[in-house]
Amino acid sequence: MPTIKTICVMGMGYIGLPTAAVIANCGLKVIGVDVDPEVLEALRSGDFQTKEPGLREQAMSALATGNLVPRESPEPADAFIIAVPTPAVAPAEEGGDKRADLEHVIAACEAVAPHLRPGDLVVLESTCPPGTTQRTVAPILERSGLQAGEDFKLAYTPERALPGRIVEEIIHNDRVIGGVDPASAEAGKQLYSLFVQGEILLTDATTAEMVKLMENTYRDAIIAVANEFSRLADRLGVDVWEAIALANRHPRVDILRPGPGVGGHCISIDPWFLVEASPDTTQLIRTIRRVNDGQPEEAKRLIERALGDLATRKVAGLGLAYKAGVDDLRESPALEVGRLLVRAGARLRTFDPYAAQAQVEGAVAAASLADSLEGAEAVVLLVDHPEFLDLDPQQVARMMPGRVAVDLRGAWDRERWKAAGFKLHVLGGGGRA
Ligand code: SAJ
Repeated sequence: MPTIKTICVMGMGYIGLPTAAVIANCGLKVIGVDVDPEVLEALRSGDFQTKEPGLREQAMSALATGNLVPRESPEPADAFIIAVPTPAVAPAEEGGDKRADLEHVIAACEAVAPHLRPGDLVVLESTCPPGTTQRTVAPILERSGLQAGEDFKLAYTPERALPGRIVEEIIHNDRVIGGVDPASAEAGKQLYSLFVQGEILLTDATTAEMVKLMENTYRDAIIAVANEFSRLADRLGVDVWEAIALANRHPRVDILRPGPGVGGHCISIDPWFLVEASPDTTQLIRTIRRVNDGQPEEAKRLIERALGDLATRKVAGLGLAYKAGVDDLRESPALEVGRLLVRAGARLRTFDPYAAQAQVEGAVAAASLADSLEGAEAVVLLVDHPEFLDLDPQQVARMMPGRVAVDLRGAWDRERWKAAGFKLHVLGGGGRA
């Protein structure tokens, strides 16, 4: 394969932008394509905010050198990376299975096809049901008159970077690259070797797609086990946090943390792509999803046990992001708990220092911690942001009249909250306030 000099990255989102910036900072010419004019304008003016460590620096440096050029549509290039979202379509009926929405992947392929030249490489990074590269992407690109594998190279590589560590992990994680044929996988390796410092492992495209879905399904499963243990512990009057800490002293056991649910654009969605691929052999995966999706309701019940009838009760909700340390609200269980509280009639004031604009419909988005606690009868820890872990309960007690605290993350020091006069209710705490 000829040397890659120009790369077109389709999608300037969570993965596309950091990938484009890192490659541009290796000295290659990168065309960063997005269909959203606001995204392009933010890149052109340098006026974009992100809490992702290192991303702003990478992007600004790539833009300043002129190596990263934002564009509304693709241009001819030696390689194309497709990193557009693949949302899940909500099921038609309540409790049904979700499916992958490939609309953006299809649109990106249709946009790339007219620019494909013999010898080019196309790599799909978007998370997709197994078989998408072969069955959906290849035929669209072949409308160019070129054959995948023969005239141009086509590969799939899953992004595996953890939000909050995306830039670091894009560079240092091992990479799985699957080609529609071995030469396509090799071409993918040539491209990603430019910036990946982890090991690059080659396979076929469908295996690579499956690997990504298996990783996130596995994590969903082990969180579901923790969540089910916490329900069990509450029923049995056992403190799940103590039980988990003790069980984890076993050399081959590592139980994760229960919580108000599993959010984010990845783990809460990807397992459905496996169910979609084979609905009759994936009963366990479907159940895992239902357990984790049921956690916001569990959280609401705990708050109800702590406060009684929620109608007109004043509640402060701390955190709305899908997990600690990020501003990402996608599929956030904290938002869902907030919705359930509002629906039950609670007067909710939320505060998230990472996502200041975030709002639950029917609730107040407070501008500060003090503002959220004003008049509160109960304070609920929804997200274990570091700022909330360090809270001094004595100080909280001075800012709110109520003395009820609910910890949905098993993160607050019980003795300290008790000493400050609070009755602390902990998810999975077995009712031992
Ligand atoms: N969570 C718990 N308990 C835990 C750990 C997490 O309730 O013990 C919750 C979090 O609060 C959050 C959700 O699970 O709501 C997911 O958070 P996460 O940190 O487990 O994962 P993500 O979604 O931020 O990133 C995952 C990662 N995948 C795996 O760890 C297998 C990341 O490497 C992937 O790149 C990313 O999905 C992705 O893009 O697919």
